[in-house]
Amino acid sequence: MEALRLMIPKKDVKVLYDVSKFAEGMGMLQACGYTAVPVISREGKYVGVVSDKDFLEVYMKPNSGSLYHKLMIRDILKKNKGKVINVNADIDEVLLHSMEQNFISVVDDMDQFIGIITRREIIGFLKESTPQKSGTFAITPREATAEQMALAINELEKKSAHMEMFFMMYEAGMKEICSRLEIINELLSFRYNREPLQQLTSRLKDSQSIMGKLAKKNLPPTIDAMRSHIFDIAGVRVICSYVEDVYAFAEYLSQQKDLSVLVEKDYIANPKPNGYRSLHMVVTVPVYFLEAVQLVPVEIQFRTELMDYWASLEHDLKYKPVYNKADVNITDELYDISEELNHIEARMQSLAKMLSRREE
Ligand code: 0O2
Repeated sequence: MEALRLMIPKKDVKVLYDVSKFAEGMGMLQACGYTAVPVISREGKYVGVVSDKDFLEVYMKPNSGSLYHKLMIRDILKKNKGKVINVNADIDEVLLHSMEQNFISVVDDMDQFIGIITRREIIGFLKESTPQKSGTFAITPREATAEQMALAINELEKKSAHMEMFFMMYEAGMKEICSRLEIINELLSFRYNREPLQQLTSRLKDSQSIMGKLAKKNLPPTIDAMRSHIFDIAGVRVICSYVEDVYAFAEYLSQQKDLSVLVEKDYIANPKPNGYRSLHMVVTVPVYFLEAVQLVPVEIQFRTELMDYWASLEHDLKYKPVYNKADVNITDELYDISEELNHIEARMQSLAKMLSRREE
């Protein structure tokens, strides 16, 4: 029940309803001076968080003038619902979630929104608490000594340094894989006399999505759970000209002796039912730190430009609030489009082969 002790109750919190009008929401944010507020349904269920950035994004879209009058708050909510915890969460969970967002929404067992915890309450709490041996916190009387306060703050700093090191490890793994792929590209470019790599991008998964994934898998929000169950914290995307190049990159990379392929999913040979095609691999790569070597998992998505074109538009159709998703099953249509793109790719590839044979 730690969360309850730190919580500002619903009656004292500014909230928006999912069915409130866009303009009404923006006016409310302006008037209260907050950069984000929780959104709830008419039935009082927690729905998500809306921030000034969400409003800005709508404004920045071309022709938004005719659009935003029609929008409701639910249309601009992100898929990622923002941090939310159960009222029975323990203080470690509250601390972990508080690293990324100014406030955390609190719900009861029926998902009813009952309040928020802000960083201000957490800091106040830390000042009044002392860490126990296990690293968890216990509330002590207000007259905590300066030494106890220093210990509590030190404990929090240690936790955040630990977290920083954790992400640094994945960042280093990601850089290592990118550099290996760039070298493969240089060698293949030399061999083929053309550039097979069109784009190489990488990203670290943000802690909010990691938490979401852990929650979906019914796992606790701890570093250990992240390390052992989430393999796409470091992600690299390799976009190639032809399908043949995709397999060449994957093959040359996985042949490297110090890499291990943990997972391979070939959605090119076996597309998903919606037509999604890409080759996915999770590899572990050794990363040398000052005194130790660590095997870091990195997820790599290999695909062609047309596969990427399809995947990014499909992602938009799925998640962008401007599209009306009501009662339309687009899976078959998406699959057909993917097939057509596949066909076009095959024709381009055989044309390229024919020409390169002539040149030989
Ligand atoms: P993000 O933000 O892109 O990283 P797992 O990751 O193993 O727990 P899953 O779904 O079995 O979950 O893994 P899979 O099938 O290898 O897919 C992982 C990633 O592939 C997704 O990451 C997407 O990036 C991409 N992907 C998979 N299916 C589709 C699809 O149908 N459409 C599009 N556009 N992308 C897809 P995340 O975790 O969803 O998020």
